[in-house]
Amino acid sequence: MQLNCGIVGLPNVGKSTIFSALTSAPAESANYPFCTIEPNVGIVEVPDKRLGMISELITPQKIIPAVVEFVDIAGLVKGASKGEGLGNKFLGHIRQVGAIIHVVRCFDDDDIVHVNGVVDPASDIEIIGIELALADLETVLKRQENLVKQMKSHDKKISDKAKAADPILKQIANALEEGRPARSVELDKIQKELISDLHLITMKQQLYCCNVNEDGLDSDNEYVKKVKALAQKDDSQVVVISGKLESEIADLDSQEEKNEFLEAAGLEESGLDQLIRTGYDMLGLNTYFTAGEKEVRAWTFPKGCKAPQAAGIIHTDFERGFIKAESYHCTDLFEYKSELKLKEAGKIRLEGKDYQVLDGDVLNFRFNV
Ligand SMILES: Nc1nc2c(ncn2[C@@H]2O[C@H](COP(=O)(O)OP(=O)(O)OP(=O)(O)O)[C@@H](O)[C@H]2O)c(=O)[nH]1
Ligand SMILES: [Mg+2]
Repeated sequence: MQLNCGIVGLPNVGKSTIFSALTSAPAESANYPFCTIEPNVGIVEVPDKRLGMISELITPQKIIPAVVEFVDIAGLVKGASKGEGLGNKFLGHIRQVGAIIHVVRCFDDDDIVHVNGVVDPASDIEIIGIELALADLETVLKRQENLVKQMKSHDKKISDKAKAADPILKQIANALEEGRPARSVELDKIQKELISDLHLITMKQQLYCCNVNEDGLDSDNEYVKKVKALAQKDDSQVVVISGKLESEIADLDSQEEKNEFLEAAGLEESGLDQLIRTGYDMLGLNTYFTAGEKEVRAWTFPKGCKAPQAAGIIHTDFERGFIKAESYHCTDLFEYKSELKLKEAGKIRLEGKDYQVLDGDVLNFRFNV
């Protein structure tokens, strides 16, 4: 299960500003391209109102949210695959992430250098798309070279696998050569599995994060409209945030102050929260809860997972010795107000090993090892 998102984009578009606000950890952000060289890695709590609502009813000693990791890397420029700018070697830092957040500059500010001299989201997106595709193409070509040897192997297992992978790689190489992402090639589950160890960046789901000025949040500006039109074509999601505003909010000490600030700005939730939740969803993740007097805790599981595997996320013993899961949905708790009342109403179920866990379930595992 991959719990992380990698942030990409041109230099100086606000990647580190957004990363710092996300993680409340200072990452160097400055008005010059290539400010970031070493990758920044940060763990971020996943905002979830249900966790607070459960805790109000159960009143635990500790509350532990789910987390997701973000990786901020150096900016890419046109020609990065040929060594322009800082080159593309640092993309290795995001090969293993589960999903990509592509930050696009959607603000005007003459003081902030744009590497191509003009703010143009469509061209910026195209440049990054091509550079990511070329980086993947390098990986695919290298693998194809190895496959030639493997196809001649006397070990039938190795040669069969290589023969099965070969046509898939050809299709992907064709797409990448045309600047299309690997995810545009239709593959079934088995085919995807055959090439999953390549960790192709353009195979991952991607969302566009439009970085706007603080006054651009109310309505979409022309840049944002362009990004949304492009996203619709390539089936990506879009989140609009103001890196500058978010870093001001992140600097506030208490949640109360943050809420007041948001209200004054006419916002329901911070753009960052939306970004985190969209990223979490894009990674194919859901949340279940464990709730007791000691702690109420959110646990992350892959969508569609069965009860024993969900139990194994807490501890492998829980999966190995899984017997049953006592289970109810958090919305039932919000309605009945206590576990006792849920029990009286017959709302607590005993689920077996085939139970598919739902987002928002509250689970108590019975196991025996
Ligand atoms: N006006 C305005 N400036 C911003 C905004 N977000 C970031 N900036 C400024 O843009 C400059 C670059 O921001 P960074 O976060 O360092 O950009 P980066 O994408 O990480 O850049 P590299 O690491 O060089 O690739 C900084 O001076 C920021 O203060 C914004 O929403 N509005
Ligand atoms: Mg940076």
